[in-house]
Amino acid sequence: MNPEAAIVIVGAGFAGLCMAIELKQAGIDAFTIYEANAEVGGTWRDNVYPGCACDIPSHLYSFSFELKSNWSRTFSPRAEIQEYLVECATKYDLYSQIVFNTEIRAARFDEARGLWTLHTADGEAIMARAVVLGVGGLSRPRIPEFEGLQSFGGQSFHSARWNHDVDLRGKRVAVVGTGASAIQIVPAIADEVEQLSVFQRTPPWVVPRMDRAYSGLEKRLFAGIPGLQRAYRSAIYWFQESRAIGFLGEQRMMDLFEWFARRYIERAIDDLELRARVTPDYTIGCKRILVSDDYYPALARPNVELVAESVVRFTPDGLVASDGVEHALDVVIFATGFRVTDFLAYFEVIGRDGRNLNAQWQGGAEAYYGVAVTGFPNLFMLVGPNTGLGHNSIVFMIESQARLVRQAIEAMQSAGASSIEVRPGVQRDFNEAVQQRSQKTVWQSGCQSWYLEDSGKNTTLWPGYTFEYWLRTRKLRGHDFRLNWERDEAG
Ligand code: N01
Repeated sequence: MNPEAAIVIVGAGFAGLCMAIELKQAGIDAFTIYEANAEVGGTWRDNVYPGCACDIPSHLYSFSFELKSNWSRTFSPRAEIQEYLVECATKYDLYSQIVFNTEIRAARFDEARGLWTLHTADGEAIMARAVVLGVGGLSRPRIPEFEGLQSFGGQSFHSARWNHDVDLRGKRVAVVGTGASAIQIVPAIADEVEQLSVFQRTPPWVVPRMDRAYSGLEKRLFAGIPGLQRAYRSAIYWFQESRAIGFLGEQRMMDLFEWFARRYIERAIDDLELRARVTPDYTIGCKRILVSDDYYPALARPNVELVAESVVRFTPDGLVASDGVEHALDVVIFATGFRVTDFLAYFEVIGRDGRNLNAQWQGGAEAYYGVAVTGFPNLFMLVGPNTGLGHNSIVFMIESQARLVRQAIEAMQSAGASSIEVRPGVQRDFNEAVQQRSQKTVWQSGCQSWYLEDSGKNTTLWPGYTFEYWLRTRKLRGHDFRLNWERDEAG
């Protein structure tokens, strides 16, 4: 038991680290981060697949308070982002406050004492006044339950659990899925494998990434000219943000995006049949728009085949696609995404009156600006429901959320209260507005995506501009919350 831990942060990825720095900068030092793995970094530590890089420009995909002038490329490779996070944790002296290799599995609120008890996978109990979950939406790989998968005699693994012991050279390899991960993996492994079959259920819209290395001069200018880097970052932010005009309902802008993406297909692919196979039949932006300079060229290679069929079942020698053709394979890579919409399904959270967060979220997750849920005092989330983005940097949202959570904790502390909790009516009104606004967005224009519940409800994305989110969360609205004065008899 760790009686010192007044605040427990779960997870040491971008979100958990940001929360810790926010608290520290405000003079709140009584926190401990629990991290299931042996290093910080979250998704950037886990996704070690070949070609992994960020699809948001690095000068924006970083903390606003910790700019880095020497990013190597416009879209940084994974290792550089991971290094950046390690540097941040070191600079802000967080390592001494992180307990590694400790997975938190459950959290239970003790009303009488106004305290949370967290349970680790090893059966340890940890007391906390407040809990901040920074567990990320993209941390739990999803491999569909394909018939016969157990019988497959080759090797298989998920993109986020890359098996470096498997040598792909000279092998017949399948990549299942054509999402953001797959389109980075395919070009990265195409020249080393003998045969690569890419199984596409739904084609993604892809636009050029226009990635390039920064020159030495640019890096020196960023480092040397005051304000230049910040101005550059702002320009990237507003460029990204301007796209939201289309995503939020301006059809003419989406038509322009689509025209641009169709032109790119024509320029990148000569084979008319392949062009037809990669061209989506749904509105651009409904699923995440992917950025790549090398995916289409990789598909045109002689040893790469784009199979525009679903996977029906596996056999000992390979898999059978929906057209009945059997593909003989040595290795299968599942780039089939993550369990996103079931949020904390793997994590038991019991709040006031014994209410179970997962049960409460059966009809779709809901929170207040993604950070707090009524009935769960002093429990906060980062990148919670309806705070994901389809168009801009999630780090921007994380910073806004960490600021809001810090203010909620401060409000509780300065009032001498034992907990703070969002009012039920406020949460309900907020979610009604979110769902109403979602109706007009491109994400609800009729495709199937991980952004939506099976019912079609948007529980993942913020259906607005990110500057609106920033403005509305910049200052805690005290009347949206209720303070409680349960007493901690144990001290
Ligand atoms: O996963 P996805 P991802 N049979 O869910 C297919 C972030 N990210 O790992 O479209 C056959 O997007 C599925 O097909 P369909 C980013 O936020 C960021 O690629 O459902 N196929 C789809 O093609 C991203 O959005 C970066 O028909 C099946 C694919 O698998 C998120 O991570 C890089 C199937 C899954 O695509 C997830 O991306 C990488 C089945 N049964 C990822 N089930 C950056 O650069 C699913 N599929 C920052």
